[in-house]
Amino acid sequence: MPTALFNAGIFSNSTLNAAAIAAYADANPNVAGNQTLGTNQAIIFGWNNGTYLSVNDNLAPFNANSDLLVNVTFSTIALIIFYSLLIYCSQLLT
Ligand SMILES: [Ca+2]
Repeated sequence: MPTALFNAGIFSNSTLNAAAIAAYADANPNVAGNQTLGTNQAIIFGWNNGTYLSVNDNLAPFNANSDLLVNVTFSTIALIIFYSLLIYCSQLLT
């Protein structure tokens, strides 16, 4: 289970893989500098008008073959419910 969840913002990279790598490199755009996504942490980011959820495995860099990456693009209401559930689940882990 992820130990933390970050919203990395929206990326305009040419590929989803490149966007995921960029999101992993700076998981928290609200803090100056780069906050690399840690192992076993989760991230939400936007790319190409979609919203994606990725969960890092126990190796820090993004690897499309081993890290979870799912398209979670829903309606706004569904996203609010989804985010609320993720926050609730992450609080259960602490
Ligand atoms: Ca990884």
